[in-house]
Amino acid sequence: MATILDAENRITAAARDLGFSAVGFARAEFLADEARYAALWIARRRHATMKYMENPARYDPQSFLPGARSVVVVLKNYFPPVRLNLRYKISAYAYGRDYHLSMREDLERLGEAIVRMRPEARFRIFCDSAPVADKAWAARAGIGWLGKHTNLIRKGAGSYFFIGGLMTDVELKPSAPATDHCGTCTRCIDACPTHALTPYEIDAGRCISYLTIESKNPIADEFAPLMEGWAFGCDVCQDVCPWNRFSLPHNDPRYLPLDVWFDPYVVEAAPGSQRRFRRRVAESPLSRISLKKWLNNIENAVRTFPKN
Ligand code: B12
Ligand code: SF4
Ligand code: SF4
Repeated sequence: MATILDAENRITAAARDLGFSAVGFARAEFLADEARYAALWIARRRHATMKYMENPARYDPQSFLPGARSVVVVLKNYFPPVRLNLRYKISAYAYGRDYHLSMREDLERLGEAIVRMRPEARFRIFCDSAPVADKAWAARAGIGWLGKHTNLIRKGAGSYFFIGGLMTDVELKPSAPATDHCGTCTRCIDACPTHALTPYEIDAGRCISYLTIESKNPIADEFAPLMEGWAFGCDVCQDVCPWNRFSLPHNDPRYLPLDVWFDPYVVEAAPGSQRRFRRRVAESPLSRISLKKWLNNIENAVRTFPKN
């Protein structure tokens, strides 16, 4: 398929209209370096129980969209205007509507905008929803760099962004790569409560985000005293990062705290039925865990909440 004249600018404009704050383009080629680093990470079992990380297709655009030529990557700001004030801490990404749902809607619209420009174009969207390495594509598309805490940072804007994108068979000009601006800083590594970080690498099984969300088990005795009040995810390595001084609050009502965070049944964690819990947390990222897990998380978080 031939290059569309000025397609990159038109796609960028469409993405900005949809509320995305950064847009970049990458060639849909096999992510050879990233696949190699990931294989080493997996060989050391740093992915803990997340078996889906072992899928090599995550680095191959052709297995996601046969005929893919380009990857369009976008960032969505979720930096909260105000932090929730509860008896435990909730990571900012989880305040509002589950981003998997909201991002899907916006990315579908972005794909439709491309099809309006080029009716025969094919596309397939991704946002933590498919065997795709979201961060690697964002870095390839020059939107930012992968910091020592392993999240994508955008110079002058920080890291409180969701990453999403789409692959398409439209040929698009790749964006210039971004450079690393971590320098000699090690704040994230020093601040991590569970010592999950070494430069540019995470030991996922130690990360509070994994322990409170991804892991199905109760928090192990080794980590329970180290939770520093976190009940769902963790923002420590991002909060201490100097680049997040540039974060600006989002203005998307979908990412404002849902009623669930003011619902005494959920917030006070009254033991009840799983069905009732499910109904109340629907559309919140909290729906990703069971009531049993939530009760265990809260217990540990309240016990370790920093005094003053
Ligand atoms: C698995 C996963 C997790 C795991 C593991 C985290 C991780 N760093 O991989 C856990 C459960 C711990 C987790 C936690 C969080 N997550 Co998460 N997670 C993912 C997921 C599904 C896959 C990430 C992945 O591919 N990891 C695999 C490893 C191999 O990749 P890697 O960290 O990039 O590390 C490799 C490279 O750095 C490479 N490398 C090292 N040096 C070099 C040098 C060169 C030259 C090259 C090429 C490569 C290279 O080797 C490393 C392996 O050691 C993505 C969504 C997706 N589908 O992509 C979201 C995602 C990464 N998560 C996200 C978020 C928001 C979070 C949390 C902030 C949530 C929270 N507040 O609790 C935390 C942050 C914790 C942290 N410090 O990373 C966002 C990140 C947005 C951003 N700005 O970067 C993503 C992208 C979801 C999304 N679409 O928005 N997450
Ligand atoms: S999210 Fe928290 S526990 Fe995980 S690496 Fe960052 S500081 Fe450490
Ligand atoms: S805290 Fe420092 S080392 Fe860590 S990601 Fe931010 S700039 Fe890089």
